[in-house]
Amino acid sequence: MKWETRRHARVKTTTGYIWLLAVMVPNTAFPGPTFEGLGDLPGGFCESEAWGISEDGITVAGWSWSGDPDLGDGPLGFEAMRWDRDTGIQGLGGLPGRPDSRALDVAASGTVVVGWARWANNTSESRAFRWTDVEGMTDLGVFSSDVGFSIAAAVSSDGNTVVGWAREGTSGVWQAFRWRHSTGMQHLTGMPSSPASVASDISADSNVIVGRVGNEPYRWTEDLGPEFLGVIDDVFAETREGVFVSGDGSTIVGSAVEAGTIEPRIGFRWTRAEGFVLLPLPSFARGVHPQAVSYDGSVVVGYTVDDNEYYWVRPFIWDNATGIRNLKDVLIQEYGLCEVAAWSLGYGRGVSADGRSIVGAGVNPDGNGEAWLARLPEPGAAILLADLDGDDAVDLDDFLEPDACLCGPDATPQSCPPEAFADLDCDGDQDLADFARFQVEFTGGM
Ligand SMILES: [Ca+2]
Ligand SMILES: [Ca+2]
Ligand SMILES: [Ca+2]
Repeated sequence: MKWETRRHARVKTTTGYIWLLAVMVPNTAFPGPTFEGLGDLPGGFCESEAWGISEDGITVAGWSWSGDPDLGDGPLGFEAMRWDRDTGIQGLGGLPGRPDSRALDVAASGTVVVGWARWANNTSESRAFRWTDVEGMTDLGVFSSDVGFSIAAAVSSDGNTVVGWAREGTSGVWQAFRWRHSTGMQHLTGMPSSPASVASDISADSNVIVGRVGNEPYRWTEDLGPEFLGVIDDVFAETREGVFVSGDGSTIVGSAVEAGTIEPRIGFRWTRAEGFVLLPLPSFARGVHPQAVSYDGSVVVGYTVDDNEYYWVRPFIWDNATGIRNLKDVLIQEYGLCEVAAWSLGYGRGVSADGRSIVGAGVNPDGNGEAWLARLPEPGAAILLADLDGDDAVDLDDFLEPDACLCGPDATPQSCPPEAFADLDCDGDQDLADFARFQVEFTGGM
């Protein structure tokens, strides 16, 4: 028998069913599927957001409210956070004089986090920070002077190279930067001084940096300098947002719009072999915003903006076989994670190297904004929602008390024991739709 974690597993005995709280083992760190909210820092509003996840899927970075906002003089009370399973959500503090902070990315070891910090009433003086578990939070400065604005957007796998953008002095043009221990903050060699540029992501080995110059994506390497990737599409020609790179440096993703517009917004994916390929707009969306890509470029995550309701956003997951799918539908319909049904998942923001751990920020069942983490099973893993007794077969042992529990659409079963309630599509009832899933998965026998 192949063991794995099953949240709903139980075994049948002569006297009833015993729930198995944790049936474990094997070789994968995160068997999945699982979904969890990541909590909130004490103090201030009850709200958190996740923006980045380490390549190994262990550590999450983002921010949470930890202080009451001072709407007169500031600060506003938000604080960069780091999360892992062992420590839970942990505040990272702020910079001296800039207590409001937000984290955007985390290195592979989980011990280096980057983002920005500011003082509420001096927003032009936001500063890129690099936090380590040894040194705490350090101000990365602004090129050569101590006046200006900077944001750290991404960090290499080893934590030693940081990229972002900065504006020197009190005016001027945004410029992409690379920061390293040995050099401090530097311009990317070969980049034009105008128009404005940003560096929004970096490959795992730090050799490939991506971003945009004006509205054009670029790919920068130490040897070649910037490679400007040109017009994205005849119609959707420009990008206005960050672009993101796979860990291996091969694949770049972002969003494209027609010149001079902001919508509709189409996702794109670039590789050396194929150039730009647009990600088709799903029927329910008018905007696709890719935000992260797995190590080999095979999985893209981000969020869509709905066609009908303004600013109604949903996380998506893309792969070449299935195209863009609503992540909430995947979690419920394919993996049976019924607890997701009461969430509004909102924004997908980050993905692990293997494409299976995804983070974002939405609204939890209590109505509070909360960071979340979804873990998907290995590709091809058999997910049998109707296998209620966890024996890797869907047979008549899983067809429980149909008289009491099969009660028709929208009716909640009242007289059947909870463990016999097989709501396989997570809509609160046990009806013929659930029975249809049972039939599909039926393997026969007893
Ligand atoms: Ca709080
Ligand atoms: Ca079974
Ligand atoms: Ca149902």
